[in-house]
Amino acid sequence: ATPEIDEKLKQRIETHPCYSEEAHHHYARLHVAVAPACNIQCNYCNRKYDCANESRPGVVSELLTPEEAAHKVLVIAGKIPQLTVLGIAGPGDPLANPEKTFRTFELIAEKAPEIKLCLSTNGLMLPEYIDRIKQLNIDHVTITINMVDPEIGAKIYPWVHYKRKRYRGIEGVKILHEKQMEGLQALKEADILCKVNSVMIPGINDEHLLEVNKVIREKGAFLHNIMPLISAPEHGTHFGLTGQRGPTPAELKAVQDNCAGNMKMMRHCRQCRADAVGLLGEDRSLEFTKDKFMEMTPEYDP
Ligand code: CLF
Ligand code: SF4
Repeated sequence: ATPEIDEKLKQRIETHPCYSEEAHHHYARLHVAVAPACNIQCNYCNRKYDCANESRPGVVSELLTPEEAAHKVLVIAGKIPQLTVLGIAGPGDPLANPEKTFRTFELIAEKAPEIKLCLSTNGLMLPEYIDRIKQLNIDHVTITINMVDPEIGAKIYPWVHYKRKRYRGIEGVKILHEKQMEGLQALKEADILCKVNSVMIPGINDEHLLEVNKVIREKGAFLHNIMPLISAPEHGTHFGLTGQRGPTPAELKAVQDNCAGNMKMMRHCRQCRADAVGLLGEDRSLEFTKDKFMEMTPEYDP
């Protein structure tokens, strides 16, 4: 790579609070919860709450229309000058709600073009929408990849809904796996910085995550974020009800360390709400609930 390319890449990373450990002390992100539907079922999810691919289970975010979301972004951009990134990460899967998700991105690209756009998805519809993602200049995409072996995936995903049809068991998992791999490839070709999130589920994919790490690295992912399963019976998830436990901090660290020789690992993830606001460590979402921010006038003036 030429020094000029390195410099550009550095800039793209250094202002994103999730992609750079250093950046998360100085730069803020904002999530808008515009995407309620989901197209797969994860055994660690309860749809009453935010998408557990990114967030802590048990959190309920306030759903917004794209217009309300754009208003919120402009209000907050005026109040939090460190805001560099706008992410859509739920409460369902953003690409299972393409109209709402892309309309929101469009409005923000138009009104606040210097804010970077970020998208988090389970990957099922990623190949389908890669052109829209490129057109909108979305610079950062996260795919949640918990397995590269459908036999293991069958213990995590009971069904997948793809193009108006529901596929149960391994048949559905194979589609999900194929689309995730195609999605990774497409992001690489489009030079979009791809982070992979993996939920570590002891006894199910813990030993397998090294293999996941190897595959995603080969396919050009930039950063790997292994997150602990958070499973409590009161969340009413399948795993919560069967008593599946999450990893201990030591178990999580051991797997992260094992992968760290191979690629950059993210270790400062806060498992954010779908409507998170502010620096990663100081979520200010409750200052900007819908009835509050709709009363505020955007002070933002590009
Ligand atoms: Fe949001 Fe995710 Fe973009 Fe970050 S969060 S859509 S990549 S701007 Fe970050 Fe939050 Fe962890 Fe996600 S700390 S849950 S990794
Ligand atoms: Fe739940 Fe997210 Fe999985 Fe969909 S992708 S089932 S919202 S955890």
